[in-house]
Amino acid sequence: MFTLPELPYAYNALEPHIDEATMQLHHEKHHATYIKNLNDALSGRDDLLNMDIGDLIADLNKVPEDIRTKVRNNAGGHANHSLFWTLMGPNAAGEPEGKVAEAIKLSFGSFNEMKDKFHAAALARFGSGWVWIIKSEDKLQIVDTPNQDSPLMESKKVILALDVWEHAYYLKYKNVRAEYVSAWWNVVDWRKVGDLYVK
Ligand code: MN3
Repeated sequence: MFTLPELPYAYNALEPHIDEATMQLHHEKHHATYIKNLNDALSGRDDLLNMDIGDLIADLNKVPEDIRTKVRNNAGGHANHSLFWTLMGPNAAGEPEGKVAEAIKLSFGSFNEMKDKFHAAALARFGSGWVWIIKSEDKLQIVDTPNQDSPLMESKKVILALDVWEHAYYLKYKNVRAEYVSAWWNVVDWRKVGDLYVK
C-alpha cells in the first residue's frame, strides 16, 4: 500500500507565500486522495502495491491496460506531490549555489533568465499540470506536462517541480497563477534542488 508522506515542515511554515489552508488541503485532501485512488485501483496486486512509486510510474506498461489510466493519474499525483513538498522549505536558500548554479548559468544564461523562462512556461501551461526542470547530460531544460504526468514517466531526471493546478493556489491567489508562481520562488529550497542535481 502507498501511504501519505508527512510534510517535512508545518502547514503554516511557508506563509505568507503559500498559505496554511492551501497546504493543509493540498496535502491532507488532494495528495491523500491520489493515494487512496491508487491503492483502490491496485487492490489485489501486491506486486504493484509494493513497488517504489518512482519505479511504478517509470514502468506503467506493467499495469493492466484497463486500470492504466487511473494508475497513471493517481500514481503520478502521488509521486509528483511527494517530490514537490521536499523542494520547498521555510528556511529556503534564496539562490542556487555550486554545481546546480553553474548548470543554470550554462543552460539559461543566468538565474534570472531561467526564472523568466520557467515563469512563462508556468503561465503557458493550459489547464492543470506541472512545470519542471529536468537534467540531461550537464544541461538543464524546462518542460511542462498535463494532468499528473511527469518526466519521471520517461525516466528523466527531475531537479525542480511546480504544481500549477488551481488547487495549489486558488484559495489565496484565486485565478491569478502569475502571483502564485512569483511567490513560490521565495520557498524553493535550492539546497534540495542542488542535491537532486548532483545525485
Ligand atoms: Mn496538486
